[in-house]
Amino acid sequence: MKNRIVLIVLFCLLISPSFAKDGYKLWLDYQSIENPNLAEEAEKLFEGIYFFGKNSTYEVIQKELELASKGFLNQNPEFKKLNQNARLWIGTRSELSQYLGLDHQAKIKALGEEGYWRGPLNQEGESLYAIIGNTPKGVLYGVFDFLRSIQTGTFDSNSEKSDSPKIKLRMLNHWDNLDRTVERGYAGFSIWDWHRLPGYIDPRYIDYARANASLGINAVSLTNVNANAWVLREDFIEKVKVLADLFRPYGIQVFLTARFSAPMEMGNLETADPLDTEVKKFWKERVDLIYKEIPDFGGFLVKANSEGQPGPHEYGRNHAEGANMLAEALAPHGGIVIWRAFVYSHEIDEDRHKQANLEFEPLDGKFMDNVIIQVKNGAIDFQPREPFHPLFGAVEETNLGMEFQITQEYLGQATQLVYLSPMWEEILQSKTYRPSPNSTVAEIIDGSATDKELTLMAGVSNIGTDRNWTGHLFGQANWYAFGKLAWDPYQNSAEIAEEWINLTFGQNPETQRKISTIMLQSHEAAVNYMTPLGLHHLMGRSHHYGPGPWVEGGRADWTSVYYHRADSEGIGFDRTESGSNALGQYASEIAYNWSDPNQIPEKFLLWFHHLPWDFKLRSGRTLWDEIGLHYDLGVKTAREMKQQWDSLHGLVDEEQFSHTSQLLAIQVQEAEWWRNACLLYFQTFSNRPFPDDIEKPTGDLEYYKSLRFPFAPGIKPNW
Ligand code: GCW
Repeated sequence: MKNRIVLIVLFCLLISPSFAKDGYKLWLDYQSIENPNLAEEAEKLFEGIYFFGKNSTYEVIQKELELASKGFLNQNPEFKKLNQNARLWIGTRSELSQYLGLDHQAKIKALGEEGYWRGPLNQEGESLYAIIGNTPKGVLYGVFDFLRSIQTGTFDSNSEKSDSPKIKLRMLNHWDNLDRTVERGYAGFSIWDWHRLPGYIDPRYIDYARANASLGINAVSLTNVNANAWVLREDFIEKVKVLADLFRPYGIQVFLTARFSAPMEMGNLETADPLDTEVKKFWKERVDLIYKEIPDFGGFLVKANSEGQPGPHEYGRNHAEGANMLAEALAPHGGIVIWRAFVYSHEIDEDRHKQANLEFEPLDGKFMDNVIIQVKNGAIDFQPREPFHPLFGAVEETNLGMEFQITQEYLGQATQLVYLSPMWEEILQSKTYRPSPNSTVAEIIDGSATDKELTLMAGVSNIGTDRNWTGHLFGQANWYAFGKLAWDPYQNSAEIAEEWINLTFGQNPETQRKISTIMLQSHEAAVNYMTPLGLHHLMGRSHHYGPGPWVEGGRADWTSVYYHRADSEGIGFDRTESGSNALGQYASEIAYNWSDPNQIPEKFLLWFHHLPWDFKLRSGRTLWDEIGLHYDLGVKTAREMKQQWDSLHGLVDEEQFSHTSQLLAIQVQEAEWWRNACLLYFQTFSNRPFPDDIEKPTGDLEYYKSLRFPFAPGIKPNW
């Protein structure tokens, strides 16, 4: 009997899936190749790899090929000499020049510093496969793309591919504090273990660098923009140096956030005035010290005069004077200043929407060449949907970079599946009409419309110590999509999703189709159940988790009530000429069209207009009814997403299945919570019945109002 039990237990262990996926490997989970022809082709290549040179980047490529070969083929790769039947050639254009015709060389050269070419090469009748860049970094990107093509089953040894990034700096911004809490982070603590650095190297640092390099992310800012001056101290620089040394072979440059008042906090000066000689000297010395340790240090990311952060305004100086002072210290080393345009003060004397343009437009032409202004995608703050920021197109002589938020501060945090790529794509494809009539945000960001060379796309990271890195498994898709769009801002969200699904869940067509449907409708669903028709900032105060449209707060501050302006007559923020005229900051084509509530895209309606509850929309229904319908649709889509996912039981890994299924159940509840709270609250103004064809909101408004989340992750408890 006892033996039988042992046998049964053993049998169960054998048949249970022994490779449960906990998400740690991200999209670099090199699974064994199913297609026998592809396996055979891959085997030939992995059995004869030749590197045309030696350097630290080739060493990391070698390690990646080892991992991949073990995963794909369950065997070690073989690194050969050139004359020993090497079939996979890896090197730079100049290393391989004697094997490449002039045309071929010219073609590769045109791909620039980070581009690559991969494809078949014929050498004396032998057919080989080569991965070539102009620099080892380009080679690295080519190798990752080659491995991805094997993973997705699309590799073809007879066809060639070349690619190069369209944006110079493709960067993650960590809002990580030195005590390892992460502002607006929902995936555990900071992965930077400052306490044990510089002595201890967490293997995560390497896996982090691999993941970024595989997407072409080439820069990271390690620390919160609400900055702590301590990171500029010698002992911290020693820790930062370790990370910079680890990331360098992966082509990743390190940046830090600089606290503007550091000269006072660390240098014992009485001022941080950017025009003061001692202050300038302080920064120059600090910068020189950093470059001694980290010769390729990227520079500083700065949040100044915003939300209580110190800045040049305290001394009667403007953003250009502040930024240029730092830029001067960095310029001799090739460093840059990334200065944020997210500025607003706590006094409400202007529509916050207008503040960045008011402060930055007059400074056009005054910033040094090594300064770039990093602009959030919209003028308020990473809302579920915003129109593009009016600074894009408003200045001609200033370098402008994009800041997207990957971490889902306003988009369901770590409980909701919201694929953000369609939202980013919508922004990037927006027509700005400036500098030329056909310009888009993407063309400003990549410099093609402005002839700028210093270009940037930054994403506020969603990474933490959670085993799967991002808290929600589908948060990985947002990290992935960000990297892809930063490389090429013209890519299509559906294709990016397809690729990520393929890498994460495998190649079963049914699985792929269902997951793609879920992902592609998830953003619109969230907009519908949170802030439809241009409503914004209805989230609970400070934690931004869940609905709080009623929050008035005790002090003169920015509240939900300020943004939605609901009253017995109607709802919405008048930003036309009769209101704040924030619309006037856009190109005249936009200002003209959007001033008319019958012309403006309805998704932005209440962003720019205060309208009566009975205003007729294009559907012929009233505004009140349409608001109800949108919330209702949001909830229904969330339920469909959950059903669709649950039908994948048995088709995806059990751990991935249960993780996502549980979170989708929470998401459905949260969608209902949003719908109930917002509709019940707005009804107290509209005094109208809900439309017949929607599911009526349930629950008690007072109860929803009483909910408090003092310990929501990502914020300091607000006592
Ligand atoms: O979205 C808001 C966040 C703050 C953040 C700020 C910013 C880092 O609520 O937590 O601070 O934006 O972007 O500076």
